[in-house]
Amino acid sequence: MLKGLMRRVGNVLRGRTTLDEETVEELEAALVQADVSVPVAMEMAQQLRERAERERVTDEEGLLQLLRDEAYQRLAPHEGEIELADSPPTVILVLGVNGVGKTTTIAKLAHMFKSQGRNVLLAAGDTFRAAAVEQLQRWGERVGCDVIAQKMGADPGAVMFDALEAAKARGTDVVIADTAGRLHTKVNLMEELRKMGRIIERANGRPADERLLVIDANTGQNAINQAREFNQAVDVTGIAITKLDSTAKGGALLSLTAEMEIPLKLVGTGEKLEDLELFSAREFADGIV
Ligand SMILES: Nc1nc2c(ncn2[C@@H]2O[C@H](COP(=O)(O)OP(=O)(O)OP(=O)(O)O)[C@@H](O)[C@H]2O)c(=O)[nH]1
Ligand SMILES: [Mg+2]
Repeated sequence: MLKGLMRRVGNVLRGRTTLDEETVEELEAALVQADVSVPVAMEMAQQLRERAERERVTDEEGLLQLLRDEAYQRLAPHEGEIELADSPPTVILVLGVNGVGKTTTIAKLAHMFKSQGRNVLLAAGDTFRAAAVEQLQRWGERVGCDVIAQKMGADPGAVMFDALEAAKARGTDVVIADTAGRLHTKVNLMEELRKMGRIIERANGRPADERLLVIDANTGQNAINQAREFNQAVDVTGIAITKLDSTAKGGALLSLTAEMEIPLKLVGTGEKLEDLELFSAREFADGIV
């Protein structure tokens, strides 16, 4: 999956049999180019060097295997999954800056739950962007689940309230809420998300069970800033990484996990309903080489 990282690091290690100072520096640079932050890249390169010496690994394939393992060790503690609440409806609030793939991920998740035999309701909480409501409604039709929506410009809190009322009346298993990726200002957006959170808490007797942050794998270092900001607003419980089918470098995940405790839960690998996987540290790390 980390195609860019694979290529870059592969190029550095190709034909090497020892990790001399120069190779370590090149390896650091390759990791940084694949969106790993400088401190984490330095740490990884250093650890790789120490392990190679200790374990007397001298061939290219062995070095690559060590790197895979290094990435795995870093990601494995962060592996998580979406869990359903004991008392339905499970409420999943989906967040992220504009264009990262929130609405598509919602449709994929709804499709996944439907195929497990659960009934799903979508809430059109992005009332800001033109046509956002219609986009979610089209997905709802394709997936085969109802969408609770109001007009563009409506209060997303009111949409959430409606959706939870409907969910309780119908015995819905899972409510998945779309949110805006952009408002007039970022402060507005964060305030609106907090407000949606409060309304969910009041209407469902507990905070949204999942506050899922969607991050585009192409985002690079900025992914960490996004995670920090959304986490401050709503206490993110999980991350979905989208567009890993593209040329995305994905290295930012390695720095993100170095800094934050948020579990990695889902991986988006395309534009179709089926293109959603549970996050696997092993697969992700193996994809490096
Ligand atoms: N290749 C690829 N494209 C994706 C993936 N997920 C989403 N997309 C595409 O990314 C674009 C934006 O997706 P949306 O789901 O509309 O993103 P959003 O975050 O809801 O965007 P806003 O509503 O504008 O904030 C669309 O063209 C999607 O088809 C993925 O995993 N892989
Ligand atoms: Mg959207």
